[in-house]
Amino acid sequence: MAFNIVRKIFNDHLVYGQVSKGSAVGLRVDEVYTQDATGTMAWLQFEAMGVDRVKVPVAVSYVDHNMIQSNYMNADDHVFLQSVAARYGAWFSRPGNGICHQVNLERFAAPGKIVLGTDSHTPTNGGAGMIAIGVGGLDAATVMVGAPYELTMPAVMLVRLSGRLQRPWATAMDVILEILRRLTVKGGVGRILEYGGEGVGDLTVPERATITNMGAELGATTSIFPSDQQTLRFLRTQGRANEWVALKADADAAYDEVLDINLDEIEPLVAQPHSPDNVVPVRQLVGTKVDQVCIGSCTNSSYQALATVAGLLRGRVVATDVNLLINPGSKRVYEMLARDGTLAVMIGAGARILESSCGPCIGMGGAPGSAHVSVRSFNRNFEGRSGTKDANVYLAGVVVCALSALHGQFVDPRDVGLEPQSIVEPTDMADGESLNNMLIAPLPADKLASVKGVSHPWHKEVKKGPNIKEVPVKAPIGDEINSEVLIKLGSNVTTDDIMPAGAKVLPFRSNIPAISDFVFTNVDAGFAKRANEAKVKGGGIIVGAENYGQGSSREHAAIAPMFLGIQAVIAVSFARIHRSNLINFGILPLVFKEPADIDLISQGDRLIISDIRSCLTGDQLFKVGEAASRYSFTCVANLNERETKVILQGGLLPYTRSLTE
Ligand code: MIC
Ligand code: SF4
Repeated sequence: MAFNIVRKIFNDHLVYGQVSKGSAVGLRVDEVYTQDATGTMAWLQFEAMGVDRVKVPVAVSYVDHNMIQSNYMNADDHVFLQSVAARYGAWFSRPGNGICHQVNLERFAAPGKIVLGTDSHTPTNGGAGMIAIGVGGLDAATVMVGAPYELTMPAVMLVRLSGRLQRPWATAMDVILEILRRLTVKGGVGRILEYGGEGVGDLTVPERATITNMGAELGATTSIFPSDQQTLRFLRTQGRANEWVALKADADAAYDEVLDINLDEIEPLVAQPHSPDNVVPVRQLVGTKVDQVCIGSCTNSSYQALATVAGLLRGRVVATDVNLLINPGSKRVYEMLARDGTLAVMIGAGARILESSCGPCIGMGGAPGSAHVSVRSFNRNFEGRSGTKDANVYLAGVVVCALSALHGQFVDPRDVGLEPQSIVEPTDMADGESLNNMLIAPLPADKLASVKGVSHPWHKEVKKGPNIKEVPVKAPIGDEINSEVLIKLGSNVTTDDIMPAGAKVLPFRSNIPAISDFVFTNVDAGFAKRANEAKVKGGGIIVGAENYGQGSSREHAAIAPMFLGIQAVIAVSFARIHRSNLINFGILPLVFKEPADIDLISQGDRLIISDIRSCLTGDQLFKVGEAASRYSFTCVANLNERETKVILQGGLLPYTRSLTE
């Protein structure tokens, strides 16, 4: 039989189920990684499961998000993560080593393998031929204690590339922006995008990783490229040529859908505020004043991307009324830029060089001024995410970003007579790595036991600062929900809307009672207060339209509402990771049988959902009635067997514990 790449990797890792669209499949996982903002919860949950050591071949704990240390909280979390990694056998990537996805691509990504990460942009690793899926912390924790990873087999879409990118002005970012323009932020839901066609060979691994990174913005489960000579070249520069295997689809492999993209026709594009799919050609924006430019993030911070930027900045200076901020993606990239003088070019041009971390992308510093226009080589421009509510954030490739910084306004790269650049990437990016300890390997289990008294105390004792609180657990679901609709929302509500990030809120990621005060704070400042009042009167219900919970993997967007007494979310449709997170924390995700029924509901209505337990184990159709019988409608849960059990038990933590008792 002829197989596509996705099918090949799934077959190789199958523990149970059928690799056919819509079926539940259990997969063996080769690697799990966490980042600090989601990782503290994931590791607390791992600890609560009572296992002595991680049970996946590779686990890595990164620190890259919560880097501003304006008080003890973030620093304490970093120590907790380092100690928990040492204690349970995970690698630890120290603060300063870089953004998890960029570092993972350099250090661990390997074609044909499966990695889970507690961050929605984990698919960045798909650029190196890996199945890389973003998950909530609790899903990651259950896999680290030895469970297979279960998901509903998505449809596989072939994205058939032809032609060649018109460099220097067209970039990989423009390819994914074009796909976002065509498919929108919900176009990838329930799908894996497998790239193929003769255009693939034109793209380097860092370019491919830009494309797979932003597959997350389509809502796709993941995106993957074949493994070929480009992959080998990349792995060789990272000192890991031995991990290369060739990987391509069989000649007659079948796909559920096909999307054709001609690289010859890709022009420079920009996503306008406030959604990554609000895409227009840069030509339409030429002349619009720009106040800030940010280059970096897990989308565009490879050596290749930043050397391209430096090539454009060389011998020029940033416009006097523009701030240019640059975050190299990893310590390795940073060091190479410094060694070959590229960094000096950027500094000389007037760029503000930040540390290797997420930085402005998640509002950890670098917030724009009031009503400022910020152009970013990042992946998300949701309203308020930058830290400035009225900022206008645009997303663009590094070429448009660098030129905008120089000219103080949007520029079409085709208008400024760009010369083709030849980027000479260092052939050995791993050079010098032995001289540093930014990525700490776990001690083998037998050594851990034998070094008592010699090893660092972190190998025996996990360190928890005062801001690290226990993970709350919900009681098993009852037979009736009789709760108030606390908020009614439109389509494409993001997890940034539900649970904002930014320098002020992120330090509370390890403290659910404290962070729950911020739920929906940017959308409706009175929400947490109303929810707390409703908590003693049967709790609350959230109503959303299409693609509810798009964006990040942060399970705080489920745990904090759960802590505030939310019993159910009723929506027209859900984003994948958020739906799983709701289930993992015992919140019932219901879908309207008739989408138009959403119009019946108003905020403040009281809804009654009865016979919950029997409906869950039966046909999963729920009759929802307004308390004064003014209207009723039908919802469906669409939970598979395992998800049903999880909801019945009050969440994945009690469910997993029940399996080991
Ligand atoms: C994001 O880009 O929104 C984040 C911050 O990386 C999140 C994870 C988080 O909220 O900690 C993500 O993409 O999953
Ligand atoms: Fe970090 Fe931004 Fe990437 Fe999220 S999208 S991992 S915040 S760089």
